[in-house]
Order: sequence, then C-alpha cells, then structure tokens
Amino acid sequence: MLIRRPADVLPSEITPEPVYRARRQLMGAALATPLLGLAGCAEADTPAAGGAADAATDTPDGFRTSEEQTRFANASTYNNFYEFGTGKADPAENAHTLQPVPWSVTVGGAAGKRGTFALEDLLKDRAGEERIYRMRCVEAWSMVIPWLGMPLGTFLRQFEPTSNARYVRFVTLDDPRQMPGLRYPVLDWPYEEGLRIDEAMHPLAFLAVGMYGRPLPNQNGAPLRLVVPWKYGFKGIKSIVRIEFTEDMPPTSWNKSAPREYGFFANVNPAVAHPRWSQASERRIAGGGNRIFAGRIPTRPFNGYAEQVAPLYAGMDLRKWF
Ligand SMILES: Nc1nc2c(c(=O)[nH]1)N[C@H]1C(S)=C(S)[C@@H](COP(=O)(O)O)O[C@H]1N2
Ligand SMILES: [Mo]
Repeated sequence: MLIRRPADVLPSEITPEPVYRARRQLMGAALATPLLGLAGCAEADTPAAGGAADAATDTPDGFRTSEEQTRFANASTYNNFYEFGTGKADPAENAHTLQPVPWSVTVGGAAGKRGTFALEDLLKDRAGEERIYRMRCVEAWSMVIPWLGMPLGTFLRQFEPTSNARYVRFVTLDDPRQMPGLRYPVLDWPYEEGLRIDEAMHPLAFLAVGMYGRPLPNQNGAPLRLVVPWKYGFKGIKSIVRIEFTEDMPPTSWNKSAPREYGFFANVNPAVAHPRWSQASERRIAGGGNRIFAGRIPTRPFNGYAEQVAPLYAGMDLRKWF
C-alpha cells in the first residue's frame, strides 16, 4: 500500500533529525513490511470527495471510516497532553524534550509474563495495521485520524493475562526532566487510565505507534498510545510506560480529579450531558482552509461504533455508568 504523506509538514520539521531517524528505524522494524503488504486500503489516500460526515461510511468492522480526515498539521498542533501544558498549542511547542527512543514498558499484575521490556523487542515481529477512526474529545471537538499500530488485544495477549485479569491499567511516563507540565499540579501525576479486560480485547481497541504513515509525533503520545474510538479522548492515554493486569477497577486520572464529570467507562453518549456542557453535538476538525473547525455535527452513541461495541455493555445503565 501507499501511504501518502501530507505535503504541508515534513516529519523532519516536527522532530529533531536524529530522533526522527531512530524512530523511522523502529517503525521500519515493526511495521514497514506488513504495512507494505497490506491490501485494500486505498481509501487512506483518497478521503471521500466532499467529506461530509453524513455521506460517509465505515467498514462493517468499524476499522476504517471514509469521513474526511483531519489534516496532519491540525492533528499534530491542536493537542491535549497536559504533561506539556494545558493549552492546545503547548504540546507541539514543548514536547521536543520527550525522548521516545529508547523506550521500555513495564508489565505487571495478573499475567504469566511480567517484567520490563524494550519497546523495540515488543514490536519487532508484530504486523502493523492502519485504522482510520473518529476521535471525540469530551470537550466536544472531534477529529478523524489514520493511526498505525496494532490491536491492543494482540499486544496484551503476549503477556499471557490470567483469569484474574479483569481490568488493564495504563500509566504514562512521569519524568519532569522530559515533561515540563509535571511541575504543575493540574492532575495527580502520573496520568493513568484503564479498561475492562473485554474492552481491551475488543478488536477496535488499538495501540498506536504512528499516524498518517509516520511515527507518532511526541505531542500525540510517542512512542506508544492507546486509541479507544468509542470512548471520550481522555481514555487514549499517551506515552505509556506501565501496563498492569488487575482484579479491581483501576483508578483513572480524570475520574480522580473530577468524579462527577468523568467516569471510568467514558463511552461517548450524546444523551448524557457533561455537567457543564451538552454532549449532543461536536465541532469536527477536518479539511483545509483557514478554519480549523469544519462545522458542528451530531454526536453519535459510542461515537458511531455502537454496532460493534454496544454488546459489551448489555444490561448496564449507561447513564449511571458514564
Ligand atoms: N498522558 C496523557 N494522555 C492523554 C492526555 C493527557 O493530558 N496526558 N490527554 C487526553 C485527551 S483529553 C485527549 S482528547 C487525547 C488527545 O489526543 P491528541 O492530542 O493526540 O489528539 O489524549 C488523551 N491522552
Ligand atoms: Mo479530551
């Protein structure tokens, strides 16, 4: 397949050259061959003409939407990554201090294989995939992003979780030398998130190492970040250093910070308003021109992935378990 590189920003402009080259090698080892062999993904090169969300379709598995994609230039400069500041432009400006190579991930808890692993080794023999997902932030803006990576379940199963593994906990890097925002008590650092094990094993749950055919920019969560397209964006924890299989529901940063506003499940639900704003619609960031917001569109239950994921929540009161 051919992944077209957006012409407006060169990867070498957003990442210092040596870091970029090292990451390119990592990506090459992990992803180049399988991605080159991947068939049937021409849509990545040609977003639907007009790009109107209502004219667009998803593949039946939800793996790819034909909705107009957010430009790389916007997806990599309008970010939430509080470890680098709370302004939308702060992460792109400050995340150059993050060192995503080399990187290791520590795995613990209810699993047969625990320990600290070099990310390079964990990715070496994995097939890469591209997923084109909607991303809906709880702040009511949204993007469409082509991710590169692997299903979360595929990645997690290599650690042989036991039957006691009912949840998975993820933790972000906690290094003030690399993350200037950690000096400010905005959240109870490190950032942490979690999923129920069946959510984590769902085919739509994804671990990204790249986007738009290139390694993840630091500000988007290099070198490894979670993507859970049917949940609000804050579940998509960035720059993961620790994964733990647990018996109990793990604490999550935003829930600890404002339990009335942010729940553990955080499934996108237009019918349940945030205490301070409606979730019924969203501002889509897509297309070109000077306007970064393409317009307001209705928000869909489970962010448009209800067909795939609603069975995970059968019998649950989605208003109570927000
Ligand atoms: N470690 C960490 N992960 C994080 C955040 C953060 O502040 N720190 N912000 C979250 C929020 S609120 C959103 S909407 C997405 C934004 O991802 P993007 O900047 O790549 O679009 O990252 C999520 N992951
Ligand atoms: Mo968000």
